[in-house]
Amino acid sequence: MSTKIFEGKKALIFGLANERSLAWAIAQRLSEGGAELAFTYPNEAIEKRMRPLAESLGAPLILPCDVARDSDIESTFAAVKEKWGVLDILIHAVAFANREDLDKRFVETSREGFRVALDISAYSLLPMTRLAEPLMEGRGGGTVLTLSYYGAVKVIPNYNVMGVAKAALEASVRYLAHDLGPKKIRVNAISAGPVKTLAAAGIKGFRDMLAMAEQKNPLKENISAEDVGDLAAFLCGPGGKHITGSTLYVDSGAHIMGA
Ligand code: NAD
Ligand code: 0WE
Repeated sequence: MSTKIFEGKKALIFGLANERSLAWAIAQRLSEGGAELAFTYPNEAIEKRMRPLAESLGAPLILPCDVARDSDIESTFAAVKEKWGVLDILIHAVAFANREDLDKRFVETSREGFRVALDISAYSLLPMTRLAEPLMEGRGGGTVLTLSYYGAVKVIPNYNVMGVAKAALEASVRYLAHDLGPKKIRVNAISAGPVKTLAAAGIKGFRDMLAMAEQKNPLKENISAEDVGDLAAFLCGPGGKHITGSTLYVDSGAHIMGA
């Protein structure tokens, strides 16, 4: 008997940029469990970095997809339907805000900057989930997982419009879980503590933030991308069977702190 919990499972992963990506840690855990993985990339610069990683896990599909474009999302799912005809696991690990909106005061956010952040970081989960639904129905259910951050709930200086986007994302997880529950499709978010990825490296003072987080959280240590991969595997596997609409924290307990 095989002990591989994802044997025969098909997973589609958005948000692999490089070996530091949270999507990479998740992909490795799913792959170790025996899942077959498909990946997307938004542009050629990212493709160049992620393609060797995706290929190293034997990915049969590596597809271009800018999640700001409905047509890209549609062609991605059309390719998955053609290749697999079904889908078990959807990973949404994508976020973007204009750089300037993470530097200035939140009150200065432009209409366009607000639109872009919410479009890419929150709205994109809806068309993905909508297109995953018929593919997961063919399996009698499935699991959708996105990544959030505590800036959705409390003010984290400079997280700004991304905090508002993550609040919309976490609320979307609840409404999607309600919509898709009857089809046995579960929708959840992992709210991760800070990890030095590409998306975090651009943030000024991120190193100081990591050092501070380490002193302030109950466990007195920062998390790693692997911790996110482990929780993702739990949620996507049998342990997650009756968990939906939830935001689970992997943050060394940081979110319980008052002061
Ligand atoms: P990352 O830079 O490795 O991943 C972000 C991904 O978003 C990249 O692969 C990038 O290509 C993709 N992306 C951006 N715009 C896109 C678009 N228009 N179309 C398609 N893809 C697009 O960084 P990460 O930290 O692994 O981020 C993954 C997720 O984890 C994000 O949702 C982020 O908010 C979340 N998160 C990160 C941290 C952290 O501290 N690193 C903490 C909590 C949550
Ligand atoms: O979600 C994120 C980062 C998302 C992100 C990062 C960038 C940097 C480069 C979105 N858009 C951009 N746009 C760019 O041009 N995190 C959870 C990591 C993060 O970002 C912060 C954090 C943490 C943690 C920003 C300020 C304060 C804390």
